[in-house]
Formats: sequence, C-alpha cells, structure tokens
Amino acid sequence: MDNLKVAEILEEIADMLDIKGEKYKPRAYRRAALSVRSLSEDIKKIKERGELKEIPGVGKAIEGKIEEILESGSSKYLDDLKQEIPVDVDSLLSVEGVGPKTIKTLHEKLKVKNIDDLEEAAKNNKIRDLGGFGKKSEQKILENIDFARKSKGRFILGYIEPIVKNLKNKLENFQYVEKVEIAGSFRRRKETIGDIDILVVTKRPTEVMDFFTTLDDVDGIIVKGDSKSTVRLKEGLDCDIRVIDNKSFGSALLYFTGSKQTNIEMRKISIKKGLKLSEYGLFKGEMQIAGETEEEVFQKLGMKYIEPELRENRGEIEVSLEGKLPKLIGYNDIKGDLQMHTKWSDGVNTVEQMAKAGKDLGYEYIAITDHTGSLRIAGGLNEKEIKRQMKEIDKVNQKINGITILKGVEVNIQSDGKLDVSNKLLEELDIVVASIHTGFRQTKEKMTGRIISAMENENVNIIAHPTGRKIKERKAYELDFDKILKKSKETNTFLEINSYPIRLDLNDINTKRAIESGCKLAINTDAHSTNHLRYMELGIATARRGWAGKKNMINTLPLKKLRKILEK
Ligand code: DGT
Ligand code: CA
Ligand code: CA
Ligand code: ZN
Repeated sequence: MDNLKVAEILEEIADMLDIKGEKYKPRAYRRAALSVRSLSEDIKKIKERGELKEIPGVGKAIEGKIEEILESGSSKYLDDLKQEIPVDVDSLLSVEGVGPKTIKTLHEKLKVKNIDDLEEAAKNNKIRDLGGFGKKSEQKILENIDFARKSKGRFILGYIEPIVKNLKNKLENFQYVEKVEIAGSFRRRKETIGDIDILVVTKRPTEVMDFFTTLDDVDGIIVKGDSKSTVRLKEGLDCDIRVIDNKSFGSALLYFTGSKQTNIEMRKISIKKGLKLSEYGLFKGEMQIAGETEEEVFQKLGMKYIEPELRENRGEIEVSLEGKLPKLIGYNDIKGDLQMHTKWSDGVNTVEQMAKAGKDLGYEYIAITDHTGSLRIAGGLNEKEIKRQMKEIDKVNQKINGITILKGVEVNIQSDGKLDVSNKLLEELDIVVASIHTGFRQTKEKMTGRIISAMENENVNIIAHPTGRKIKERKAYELDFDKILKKSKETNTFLEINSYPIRLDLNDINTKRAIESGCKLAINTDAHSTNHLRYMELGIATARRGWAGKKNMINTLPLKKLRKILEK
C-alpha cells in the first residue's frame, strides 16, 4: 500500500509551504494528508476507480499530486520546494519547539540544515541571540533533540495498522499459507512499533518466502531464508516473517508476541514447575506437553490466559497465577464516540456525515465537539456559531433515525484556566469537553491548576487529551496527576483516552493509575473526518493495556445512563 507514502509527501509539501510562509495552502495539504493516512483501502485502487476526489480534502490540484506520486513515486512540486529551501525538514520538525518559522530563521541566519547542525548551534550558544529565542528556549531545544532522536525509527501504531492488515490479508489469501498471525509489539498494541513480526504455518516455505519478499509493499530484502526472512517495507519499517511448525504455533506466538520481559518471567515460572518453555513448546524433559496453542501453554503452567495487550510485565503474570486477571473492555463495547470535529471548525465532514458514519459503526450516540473561539488556527466557533450549529444538530437529529447526536464543544482552557465560552451557553449543551491547546510551558502547579479549575466548572464533563503529549512530537506537560485524579472523582469530570494515533492520551500507564484510583474515563476518537472514527480501536487497545474494563468507561453506557452521568 502506498497510502503512508502519499500522506507523508503531502505533509512534507505542507511543511515546506509553511516554511515559505504560505497562508492557506499548507492547511489544505495537511487535511488531505490526514484523510489519506486514515484510509483503510489501498489508495491505488481508489485512483483506478477514478475516485481520488472523493477522499475528503482532496481537490483537483491535490488529486494531480497524488496521481503523480502513485505513478512516479515522487512529486516534482515537492522536489522544487526542497531545492528552494534545502533542509531536512522532517527531522528538524521532529524537535519540539522547532516550527516552520524557526526553521526558516535557523537556515537563513545559521545555515542549519539538519538536527546535527541544530545541536551544534545550540551547544555553541548561537540560538539564544536570534530574535524570539532566549537562553531557556535554547536549552529546551537541546533537551528536545534528545527526545526526537530517541523516538526515531519507531512507527505510530495507528498509521501502520492498515499496512499490516493488508499484508496479513495477502498472506492469508496465498494458496500455500495455512495460518498467519502478527506477533510482536503490534499484537500487544503498543503505541509505537519497531518492526513487524509475522508468523506463518506452511508446507511450502520456499514458495511463501518468494511470494512475500516480492510483494509490491517490499522496498528491499534484508535476509531471505526458508525459516526466516526480513524485508524493508516501502514505509521504511522492517518486517520479519518466520515459518513455524503447527505443533509449536502457540508457543512461538507466545514467544514472538513478547514482551521480552514477559517471556523471561514466563520462563522462570516454567523452571519452577520443572518444565522448560521456549518458542518450540512447553517441555517436560524431552516430551512436548503443550505448544500448539497459547491457551494450552498458559493452562499447563497453571495460569489464566493473559491478553496480548497486558503482556508488559506490569504484574500480569502474578495476577494470572492467582487467577485474578481483570475482564478487559472488549473491542465492541463502545456505544458512542464523545469527541469529534466537523467542517464547522477544522474537520472535513458535515454533522450529518459524521452521524451517518457513527450509525454505520453501530453507535447509539455521538457528540459533536468542535473547537471554540480562542482557538483560531482550528477555526474555533464563537457563541453565535455554536448556537447555529445547535440548530443544525436538531435538524439532523430529526432527519436521521437510530442514532442520537449530542450537542457539544471542545472548549479551550486558556492560560489563566478560564474557558473561552460563557457558562450560560455551556449549560445549554449536552456535553462539554475541555482541553488545553496553548500555553504548555507553565509550571506544574499552573498547568494542574488550569485543569482543576476546568473540572470545577459544573458544565465541564470531560478533560480531553489530559497530558497533551504527542507521540514522537511532544512530551506531556507537567502535571500533578494524583491531584487531577482526585478532583476527577470528586467532581465527576471524566478523563479522556484520546484515540488519535499520535495522542493516545491518557496512555496505558496513566489509564491504569486512573482506574486504580476509581476514576471513570471516556474513550473518544477526536475524529476530524469520518475515516478517523475507526481510531476508536486504538483507544480501546490503550484502555486494555491499562487493565481497564467496560465498567471503567462512560461511553459503554446506553444513552439514558450516559445522560444521567453527564449531569455531574
Ligand atoms: P518492537 O519491534 O521494538 O516494537 O518490539 P517487539 O516486542 O516486537 O520486539 P522484537 O521485534 O525485537 O521481538 C519480538 C518478540 O520476540 C519480543 O517481543 C519478545 C521476543 N524476543 C526477542 N528477543 C528476545 C530475547 O532476547 N529474549 C526473549 N526472551 N525474547 C525475545
Ligand atoms: Ca517487533
Ligand atoms: Ca522483530
Ligand atoms: Zn483537542
């Protein structure tokens, strides 16, 4: 699939245009990139049907660019832009605090072209003297370079998911493949993936390896053998494929799913029981006593089955031995999505389109939560516009049966902790989501205080993306999380697990902390197009990795009960 590649080129164009100081075009390219990224179908097929323009955000000009990328693998427009400003935009932008404007200044004044140049400039105290910078931001840049380097080489789960599913599908449909499973961090639903690990059962390994290594997703072969091959995919990530004996499939799946730490603990337990566990099976002396399925291995070890999402050696093994693993929320337990954006602010679809898409997913309700006033870059709505949108929602509710659209906003928590919509209007809405989008650099006390004061507002129901981190982009702002959990419980203000691929915020560990202190959460997608609604799965995975059950969530409730709990 070329979807990721196309999205990345469109995004790079947007970045370059940003650097040039173009006003509207970057946003258009970025929107299109977002849509392409979230497609579940191969974009080539959409092109073959002549339907590129039906992708939200793709107009005539961008359609042409996409066609060119699909045909030639690159874009002349981008190449020209890069000639004009020859810097490694991608890696520079991955440093938090470095934006398009900064890149322009850094390049013009200091000839900074890549991260190494940037580091050198910062170390030699050259950045502090540029307009708009100080000693402090120079120091921050140095710290953030470290973070950017560490996240390099890992891929966002939500972005590579369609590619992996597509690969699995191709293998499943190949005549000589009897079984195929994706193992590794992908199966554990970790937020970022280092490489993909595929296991297959086949009697014809040579044919399977030939087939796999020549798929058009493959950019190059790193190793090729009958039992294991490794390829580099076009998206830049590696993929291992291993041929496994059917009688060892379960133990191999267990082993290659990991995590490594979990494997080590499991092996210790086997030894204690006088057994030996490896990827080939569970053995008593020379005799294999389990291994065809994972369930069998767990059972023979006297353990309850541990879901892959829990296998991070965070206490799951002990609890499994005691037979006390929690019942995790299921992938079909969500009754509605409580955060999404429409054309009214920075989304690409209408209220009606979002509602229909929600209905197709089998939801009982959705909440429309567009951005509010002070968030200009995201097309925030003023109070008049919110009222007009409320009327539109009434109309759509009358028109569409089988799903209820709740009226909401994603209100901005400003630097002083105040909200940018009056209480009088917030009161009229069904649901209010509040979040921080600006002023991340305040002290821990101030940041915590802002969220606390939003929670104390009796109209605010959910704190969205509570820690503000963006995977590979931005660290979480500093918070006194215990204080927030306490206030959440006290005020019935729920924390969100934001399912957007680069957010997953709360993350798994914070989710676990939250439910352990008795807080309830909402899993929302923050969708900016109908395609994004499918990201719910990522939020659920995060919840599962945080040991959460159905009962820990508010949007597993039927509408009536949800409304009740939203009364605060
Ligand atoms: P990744 O690829 O960095 O996102 O993370 P994983 O967990 O997919 O790691 P990977 O691909 O290196 O290996 C897949 C699984 O194989 C890993 O989760 C556990 C198992 N494994 C790999 N190396 C070792 C090892 O040295 N010892 C043990 N016990 N297990 C290992
Ligand atoms: Ca892996
Ligand atoms: Ca691997
Ligand atoms: Zn937001």
